[in-house]
Amino acid sequence: SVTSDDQKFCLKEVLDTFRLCLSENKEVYLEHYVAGWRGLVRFLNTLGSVFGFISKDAVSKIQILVSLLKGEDGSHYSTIQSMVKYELENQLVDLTKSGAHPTSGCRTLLRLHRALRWLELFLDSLRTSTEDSKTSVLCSVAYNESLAKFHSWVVRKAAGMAFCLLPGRQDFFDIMNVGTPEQVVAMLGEAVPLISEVYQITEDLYAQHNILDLP
Ligand code: 1Q0
Repeated sequence: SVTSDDQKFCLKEVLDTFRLCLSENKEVYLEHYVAGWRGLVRFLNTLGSVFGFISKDAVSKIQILVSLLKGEDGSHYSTIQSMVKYELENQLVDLTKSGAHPTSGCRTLLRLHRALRWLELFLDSLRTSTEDSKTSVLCSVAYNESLAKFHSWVVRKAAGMAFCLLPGRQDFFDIMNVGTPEQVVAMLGEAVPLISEVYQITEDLYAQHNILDLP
C-alpha cells in the first residue's frame, strides 16, 4: 500500500523511478511520478514524527492520484499530459475557485509539482554543500525560494520549525544509503538534472494550459 514502508530507503531507487517517468516523446508517466514521491515519503518517514504533517499531506495527494489511476477512467491518467487533456476537456477541474472538483488530478498534482521544485533546489544545494553546511539552512533557503509562497503563515512556521530538526549533513547522507560522500554527490549530480527535466516539462504543460494557479 501507499503507506507501508518496511523497505529501506535508497536514493538510487528514487532516482531510477524518476528516470522511468519520462517517455520517449517526453511525456511524464503518472505511475512512476507517484512512485517517485512514494520513495521520497519513505525517506521523510525515517526522519521522525515531526515531519508527520508533511508526510501525511504528501500521502493523501499520492492516494488521490493512485485512485484516479486505478479508477474507471484510469486509462486517461497514464501520463500527466493525458490527465490534463482529459480533465480539462471534461470540465473535471475547478479553475478559479474550489467547487465541484476539489480533488482533481490537475490540482492535486500541481501541489506535488511545486514541491518538486523545492526538492530540485534542495538537492542541488546539498550537492554543492561542504562538510560544515547545515541541512536546515539549505532546506529553508530552498523552501523560501519555492514552496513558501504557496503556503499560509502557519504552514511556513511549522515547516521552519521542522527544518530545524533535520539531521546534519553526514547523517543525511547516511540515510540516503548511497555510499561515501563523493558517491552521494555524484548521485545527486545525476538526480538533479533528471528532477529538473520532469519539473520543467510539467511546468511548461501547466503554463500552456494556464493552470498554474489552480485553487
Ligand atoms: C527533508 C525535509 C522535508 C521538507 C519538505 C518541504 C516541504 C514542506 C511543506 C510543508 C507543508 C505540508 C503541510 C501541508 C500543506 C498543504 O497545505 C499544501 C497545499 O495543499 P492544499 O491541498 O492545502 O492546497 N501541500 C503541499 O504544498 C504539498 C507538500 C508536499 C511535500 C512533500 C514532501 C515530501 C518529502 C520529501 C522528502 C525529501 C527528502 C529529500 C532528500 C532525499 C534525497 C532523495
